[in-house]
Amino acid sequence: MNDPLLAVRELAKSYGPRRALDAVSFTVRPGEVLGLIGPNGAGKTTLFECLAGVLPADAGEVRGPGGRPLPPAARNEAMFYVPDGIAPWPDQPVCRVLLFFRDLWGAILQGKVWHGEIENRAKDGSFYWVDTTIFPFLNAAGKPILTQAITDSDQKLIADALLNKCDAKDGVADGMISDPLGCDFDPAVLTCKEGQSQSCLTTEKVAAVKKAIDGPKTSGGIQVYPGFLYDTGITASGPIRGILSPGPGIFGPATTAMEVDAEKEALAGIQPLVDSMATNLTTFSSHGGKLIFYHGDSDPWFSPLDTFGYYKDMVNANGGPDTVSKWSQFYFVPGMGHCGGGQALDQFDLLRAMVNWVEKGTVPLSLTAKGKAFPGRSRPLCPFPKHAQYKGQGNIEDAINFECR
Ligand SMILES: [Ca+2]
Repeated sequence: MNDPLLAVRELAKSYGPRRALDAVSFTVRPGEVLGLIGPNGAGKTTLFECLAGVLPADAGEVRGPGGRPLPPAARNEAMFYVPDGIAPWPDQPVCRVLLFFRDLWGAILQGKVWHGEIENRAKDGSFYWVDTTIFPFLNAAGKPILTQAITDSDQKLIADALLNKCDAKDGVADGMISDPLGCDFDPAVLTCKEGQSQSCLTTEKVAAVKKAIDGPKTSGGIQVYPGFLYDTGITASGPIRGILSPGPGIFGPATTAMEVDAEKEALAGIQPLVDSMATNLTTFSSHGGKLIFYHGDSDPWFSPLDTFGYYKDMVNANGGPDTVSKWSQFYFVPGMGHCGGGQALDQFDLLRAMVNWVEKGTVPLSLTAKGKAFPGRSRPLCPFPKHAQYKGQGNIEDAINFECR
């Protein structure tokens, strides 16, 4: 076993005209101790931060055990970087500090209990050791309880902030976000300020919300599946729960056991057999075929951005929006979950629109949508890139006072 644990090649980093790292290369083998020595400003911290993926390097390559390439996003699996400025124990050996963080994070990531001693600083400045147990919420089987990750009050906080940010953009605060792509909500606005513990989210929870909405990625940072939309159904309860509402659904409890990298590989293996992503529809369209897509903005199973991503690719491959709009449309359905339901107007007649289009050549300009979530309400359902916008006057429950804009 003489393969390097770490191999760095030609790492470079500049701050403006100032070059901090100039093609730095080195290897570290098992059992080897490597010291980096230099005066302040020599680039030691920059080197470590580029290595750890904290700071983007301009050029160069980092490889881990077995010569495996380590892109920045994957480096925290292979390396642990603790800057001396935040060392919690000034009188402890480096090794002890590193092992503490490794074990603590390892335990938390796996939903395990961590037990050990933590050094505290007393008011008089002296240090003393405290026997400490840190544990995530666990069930009887020792598994993390996902329903307690984002609590009911957290969910309400997020839902309220989301509506506050995006509901009125369509002209009326009516509990529906009509233009999902125009909603620029960022849960970071809910981050607890110093000393605040109520009506806010910890940085960890903000990160978890973003991670869930951003969709799954491999350890190397490659997007495996599109993210989701910030829409009113993200905290929905019921048999099909919203993306931020963990708990038992109709397929049983949620799982954290997904090996995304492995799944991605497995999917690539069967792709030629099940590929449904072909975008060349010229034969279909030239024969007069019409194709209408619709997807619930709050579908937590298949992301609306997945269907929409296909639609965009298909449009690009078939002559662009003007050409394709003559035979294909895409509808975002605000608030709707998987195929129906949610705080949505999920009743609309796409079949009639299709028949009129095919048989009479009438291009659908908008559909009328109703739904039991909002009794007495109607809205136009608009083909992308338009959405329903309130005209500014008239009964807000009546579709006639809205337009596709
Ligand atoms: Ca609205």
